[in-house]
Amino acid sequence: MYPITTGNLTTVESLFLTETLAGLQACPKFMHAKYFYDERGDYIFQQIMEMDEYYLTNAEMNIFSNQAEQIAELIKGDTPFDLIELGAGDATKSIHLLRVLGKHNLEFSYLPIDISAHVISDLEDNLPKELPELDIKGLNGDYLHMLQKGITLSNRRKVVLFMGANIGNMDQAEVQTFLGSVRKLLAKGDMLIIGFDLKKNPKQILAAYNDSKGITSAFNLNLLERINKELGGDFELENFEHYVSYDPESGACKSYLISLKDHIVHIGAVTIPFVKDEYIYMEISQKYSLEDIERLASRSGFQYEHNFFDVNRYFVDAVWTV
Ligand code: AVJ
Repeated sequence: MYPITTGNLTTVESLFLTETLAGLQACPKFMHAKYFYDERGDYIFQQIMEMDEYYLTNAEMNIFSNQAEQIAELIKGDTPFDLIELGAGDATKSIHLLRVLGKHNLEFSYLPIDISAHVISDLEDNLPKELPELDIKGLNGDYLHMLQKGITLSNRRKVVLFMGANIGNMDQAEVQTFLGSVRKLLAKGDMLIIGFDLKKNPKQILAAYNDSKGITSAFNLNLLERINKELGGDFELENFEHYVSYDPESGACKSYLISLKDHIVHIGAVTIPFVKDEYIYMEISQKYSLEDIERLASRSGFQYEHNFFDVNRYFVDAVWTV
């Protein structure tokens, strides 16, 4: 086992401040979904994944618990490889795949990448208990920076895992740029396994992001609390209300915090005025059709290899090759 590779804390902290201020001084105001995941954010997201309405986790779990053998079959090849996972979280889904790959005695290292330092240290502590043979090296930081870093660690073939519909947090332009960058970092023979939430009944999607217990609302409001704690903000959470919209045409599911009155927020010495009914755009959770996904693959220079669906066809893990 290697030590954790941690991004420079000062840089991470100051980026949080710069990007937060830029978002709140923009018109309309917005925040970055990647900052949801402080320790409490990680905890609330765990609760989201456990709630009945949030079908995504069960759907992808269904794919990985029933079809890990078939996924491993596509990965295995004849040469050693690095399995790099973007946004690994607690790896409860990917562990099924790791187990199967281990069982087949394949030579590979597992490089989980996560924006949350706490998630990476938990993985490095806990995964070896379940999979003692696993060669694991966690990377804490942004997807692309850490992917670039992970790729240079060896000249083995790369298999990149990007599960959980994490790609849904990017809008159309960001997705194209991101996949283009991933493609550029990869070489012939490399593979990308990528999870998409599929377009479906709008009511089901709205329920997943506007749950009856208010867990998703707490998840959004936690970012305001994080700004208060880490950046010297004075947000009063009761001045904001969680709102979600889903557009079945574009597949964009967007969440907002709506200001309930005219008021002023401070972040350090900076003043941020809010008017009643103004929104902060918090997050996009983009939904896809199979045609959307195919188009994305070919536009970003990948070849479609296989689609793995859950029993309900709510979700797809697509396998693309270079
Ligand atoms: C972690 C980005 C996949 O968009 O479904 C869940 C985050 N936000 N509920 C998603 C989230 C609100 C989640 N992803």
